[in-house]
Amino acid sequence: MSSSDYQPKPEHKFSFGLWTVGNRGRDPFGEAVRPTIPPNDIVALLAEVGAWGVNLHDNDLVPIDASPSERDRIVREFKSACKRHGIVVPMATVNLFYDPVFRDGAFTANNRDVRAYAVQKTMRAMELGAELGAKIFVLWGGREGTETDACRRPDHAVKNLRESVNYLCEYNIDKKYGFKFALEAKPNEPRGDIYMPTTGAYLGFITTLDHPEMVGVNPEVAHEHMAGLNFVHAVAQAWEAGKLFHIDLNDQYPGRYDQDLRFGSATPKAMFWLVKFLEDVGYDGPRHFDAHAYRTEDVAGVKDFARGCMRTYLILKEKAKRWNADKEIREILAEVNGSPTGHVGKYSSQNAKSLLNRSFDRAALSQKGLQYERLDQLTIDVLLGVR
Ligand code: GLT
Ligand code: MN
Ligand code: MN
Repeated sequence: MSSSDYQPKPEHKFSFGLWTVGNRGRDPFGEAVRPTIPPNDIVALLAEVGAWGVNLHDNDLVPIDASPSERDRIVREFKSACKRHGIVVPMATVNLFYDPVFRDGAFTANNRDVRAYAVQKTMRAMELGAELGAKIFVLWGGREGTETDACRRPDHAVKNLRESVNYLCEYNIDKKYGFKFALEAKPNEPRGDIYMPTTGAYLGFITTLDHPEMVGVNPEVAHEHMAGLNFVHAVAQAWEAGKLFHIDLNDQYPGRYDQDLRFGSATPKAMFWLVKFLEDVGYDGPRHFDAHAYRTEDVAGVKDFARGCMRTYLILKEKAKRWNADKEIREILAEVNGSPTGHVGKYSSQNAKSLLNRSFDRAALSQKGLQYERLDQLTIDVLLGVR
């Protein structure tokens, strides 16, 4: 593959949210710097840069106070824009964080009417997503958290979250929408602390639901990196549990606010392991870029940003192929990781007895170096293009 081949194609399943390329560069310290791009024009922009899909919150497309007939007209026109530009809608979600009604959270707010309204709003967003053909429904509980834990018992928040997700699963069955729910964790921002701060926390929560098979996770690079965690490990755990229903790709320096940087722009080595993992295991879901252009950019810069996300993914994919095929890398791996899984098999009292009777030569087992320095340098050589 030569650099001219890093062209996005539909089979790569690259998607962007309306809120990502549509981000106007507003932050807590400054006004918007870019014009609003109407949703149908965002679809055109995405087609122009070579994306496959567009994702949306209900209110990215339909204003929260739209009348039913306005809603229907907007949806009709959006559908025809998608069709015209050959863009699909793989994922839909619901905005449970922007409106002041959610200042204390949505599914976990203290006011039970707010909690019920959040469920109702999500049901309507599911209807919208289904109409647009989405099969994945993301739930990101941005406001589900606290600044002070004086406000409620945190286990009650977990119970209310469970009641909501259980209800929505039943609605999904009732309406035959066929959605898979993907729960997205984040440690903080906009709340001081958000419940379910990591992908791992959600993986634990999912097993307590009435329909765990219908619910998985949507890990985001930035969110695990904010917590100083290894994103690939979180993704791998989700994958191994059969729960990687969606993924939010971007980048993030640890210990900062949620930066949502262009994919691979901050931690390219970590993102190399991520792309290698997704490609090695054959993840075939959308590669969704949940990021936005620097505030310095105009609309042309937004296109540079979007093209950059996809280009970097494809470069890293090509590097992963090269890494997997590298003779020296393969030799080292065969030596140090020749039997990657399995060691005691399934328990029986018989094999437990023989395991207990086995003698291990600890000295011999620990004598040899593992060549990980060499392995890592070979990785760096591959990544920096000298190998
Ligand atoms: C918001 C958030 C993202 C979530 C989106 C889905 S909205 O931009 O920062 O991480 O994925 O609700
Ligand atoms: Mn996200
Ligand atoms: Mn983010």
